[in-house]
Amino acid sequence: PATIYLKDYEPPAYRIEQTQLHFALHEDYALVTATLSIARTAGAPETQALVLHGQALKLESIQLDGNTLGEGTYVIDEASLTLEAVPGEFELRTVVRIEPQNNTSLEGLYKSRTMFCTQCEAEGFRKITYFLDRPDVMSIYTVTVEADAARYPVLLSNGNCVATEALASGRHSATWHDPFPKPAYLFALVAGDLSVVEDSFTTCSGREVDLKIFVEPKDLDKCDHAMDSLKRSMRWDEETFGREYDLDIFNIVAVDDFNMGAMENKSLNIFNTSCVLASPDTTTDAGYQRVESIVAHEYFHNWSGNRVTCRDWFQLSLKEGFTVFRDAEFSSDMGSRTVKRVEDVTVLRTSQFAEDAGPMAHPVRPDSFIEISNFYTVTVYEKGAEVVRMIHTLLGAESFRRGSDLYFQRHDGQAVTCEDFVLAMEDASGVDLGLFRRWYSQAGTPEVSASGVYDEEAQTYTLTVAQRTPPTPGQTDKQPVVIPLAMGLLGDAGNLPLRLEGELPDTETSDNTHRVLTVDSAEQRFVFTGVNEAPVPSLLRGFSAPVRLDYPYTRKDLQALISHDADGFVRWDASQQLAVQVIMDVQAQLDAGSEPDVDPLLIDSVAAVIADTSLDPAMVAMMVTLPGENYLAELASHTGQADVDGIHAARDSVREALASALSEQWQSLFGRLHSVEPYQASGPEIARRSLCNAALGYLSADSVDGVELALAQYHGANNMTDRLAGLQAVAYFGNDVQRDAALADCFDKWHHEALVVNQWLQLQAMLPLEDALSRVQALMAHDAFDLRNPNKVRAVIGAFASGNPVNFHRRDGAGYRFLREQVAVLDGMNPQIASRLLGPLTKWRNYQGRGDMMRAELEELAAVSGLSPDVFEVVSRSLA
Ligand code: B3K
Ligand code: ZN
Repeated sequence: PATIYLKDYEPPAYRIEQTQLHFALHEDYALVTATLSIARTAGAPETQALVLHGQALKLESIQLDGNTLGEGTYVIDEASLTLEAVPGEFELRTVVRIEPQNNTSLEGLYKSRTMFCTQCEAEGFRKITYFLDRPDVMSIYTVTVEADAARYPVLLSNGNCVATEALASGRHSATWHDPFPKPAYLFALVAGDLSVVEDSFTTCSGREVDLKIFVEPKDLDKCDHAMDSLKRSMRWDEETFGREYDLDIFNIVAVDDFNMGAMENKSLNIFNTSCVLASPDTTTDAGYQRVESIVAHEYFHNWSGNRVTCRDWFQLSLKEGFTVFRDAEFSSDMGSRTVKRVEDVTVLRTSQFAEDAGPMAHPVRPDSFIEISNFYTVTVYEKGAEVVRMIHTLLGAESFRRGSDLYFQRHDGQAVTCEDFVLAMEDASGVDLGLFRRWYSQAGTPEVSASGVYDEEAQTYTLTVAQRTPPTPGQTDKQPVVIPLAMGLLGDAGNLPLRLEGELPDTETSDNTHRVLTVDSAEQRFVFTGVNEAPVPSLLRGFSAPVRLDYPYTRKDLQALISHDADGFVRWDASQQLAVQVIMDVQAQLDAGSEPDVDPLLIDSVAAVIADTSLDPAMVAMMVTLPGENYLAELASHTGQADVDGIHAARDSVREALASALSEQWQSLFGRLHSVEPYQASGPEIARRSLCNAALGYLSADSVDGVELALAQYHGANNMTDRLAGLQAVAYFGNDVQRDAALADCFDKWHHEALVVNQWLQLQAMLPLEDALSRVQALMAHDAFDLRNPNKVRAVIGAFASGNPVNFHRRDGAGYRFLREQVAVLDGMNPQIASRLLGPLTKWRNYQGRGDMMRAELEELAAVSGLSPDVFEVVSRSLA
């Protein structure tokens, strides 16, 4: 397969001004008639051939301005249809035959259970009809969908429904018109027997918008949360970004078989059921929050993505980074900003830092790819959002808003680049973002090392900050980047006033204990004056830049930050750093064959956090939760190689120490927080449950009584959060009989709810038991499993490979072999899912004593003939 380069971008030679589509949907085929008004773009030579994209299409007929084209007047290969000579303006009509019922890639037009649906981003439209399937070709669509009226009473596409018709033989049709020009990737169609929940929203200018969520009839009771989230998103985007919705109708459809979370098709968002349905009985708190943020994310795309779209797929972060930033701000405003930040940073540091340090490392704006589907990554999304967040920090909220207003106004209806976004921000604010642009082109996580010297006599504190970015594949030379370093200085009684050398006292702002330093060269010094005690620096507050920060904190320093820094993020981060240090100590002790000896400082510090009633319970829950094994492995592989078993044993042993040393505290926390009041998905209630269940986890790790408590909670719970937490504790810490009985009971009661079954599967795939792999194989043979359903595949195979480190990394290599075999099978059905599952194997350089076995499986895959471009690209980059 060929590599495509950003530097080769050329504007399209032809435009498609109008697109008329007719779909005749049948059980064993579909006919798609496309009538396209095409015009050569000014400046393109008359001799320029017209090359339309098309894949897996059977051309039935083709006409140019009404004249049928005979064979020999066009050329078809497996990826395109070429017309050598065409007029400057003409109408092209094609009829193609496709087989949605056999489309297991879930890209293009396919069937999910009994409904037809589409997924076109990034390049799926070419599996529906011949077209210029690139985001800089924007067209106005009129779409007629025709199908059996009894099986498919609901027929949807983008925009407004302009006509419906009853047809012969029990068929009917609906015609939809979308007045906004859009790229093909935003096209959508749905046909099915769906029920609907309806509501409405009045926009800031007083327009009434009909909101509809279409689901299978059995799921009608699970739509309220998504609907509320949608209305909150619409209001928030008006208030925070000045963005009003632009059509009179907004539809969401829930689909069972879906490759990712959801898709922002113009006015017809299509969602994975797992990201839209929510009910207390089937959905955990985390699930509720995911629904809220994904509904918001897709809605926000209506401006950041649809009204202003991407020129080419290298610019993907233009819409994704910006929209993730927008949805994160929304979630922060709806709940706790610090909690949301901690959750996002955990993902970033665990997954994105690992991606940036591995063979798949790429810049936020990649410069080449084989298969664009492989670039919907944590780097493009989450690091992309961090880049937008840094612009927000550097400009300040007001200038940032002026910048986004200018961006939307300047580029409405256009397909643009990341550079256009940065320029709008610069033009509106007057802030020079010259060097800042490196964040878009340079891959790798910058390493920032800081050190401080206090001069008692001079009353100064000198902070020295150095940065370097390690080389990444294909990018050996790295330049310094612009790092907004939010910070403060912590003294005995609280944060100290800050004055930099040379500043006059009157330049101090109202909050003079906090500021953002701009670090933009390899090494810099900042001298603070008037510092009358030796401070502990509070650095990278709010995680103000996506960097690895290294400061030689003592454990006392960390304890001081944990107990009284003004920044919630720093307090949490210090609690994690302390835990990391202690876990590493224990790992070394276990390695040396000695008894683990957990530093009492950690125990004291956790006890103090539990006792601190000024803290949000959700913060306490996060501060008393030990860093995850994948994060610990990422840290270890940064400086050497990770010992998965050692990490697991050490973390368990520290958890046991905390469980037993603080058993009374966990007991009283649980007693105080446990409740059987009716479920509410409110912030305070979610926070309460998170801490209560953290306590339950420690209690069940500590004693059989704790396991009994978990069992009782599992059986008595009136909501999925508490039920699953109980089940999980029993499954981890109970005996075999308790575990198997509880798991069987859960399936028995909930087998009719696919989304509950998925959580049941996932929990088991992640259990760190010795027979985990055979359990996983048994789950795959279970009736509840289906290899064609991505949610099931992720719940079992994905969860095992990325959430069960000790078993995936079994010494005998059986975990690796299993994953390779599954990927090979899945690649023939659904290349996007196959390629995504491969992620854990690509990290083969990180694991002590395992690298050769992991690499051997990648080599085995590389030798398979007929690999998809998706899997081929990941395998070949990982082995390079
Ligand atoms: N834009 C889609 C992702 C499409 C992925 C295609 N492989 C969802 C989102 O980011 O909103
Ligand atoms: Zn998105």
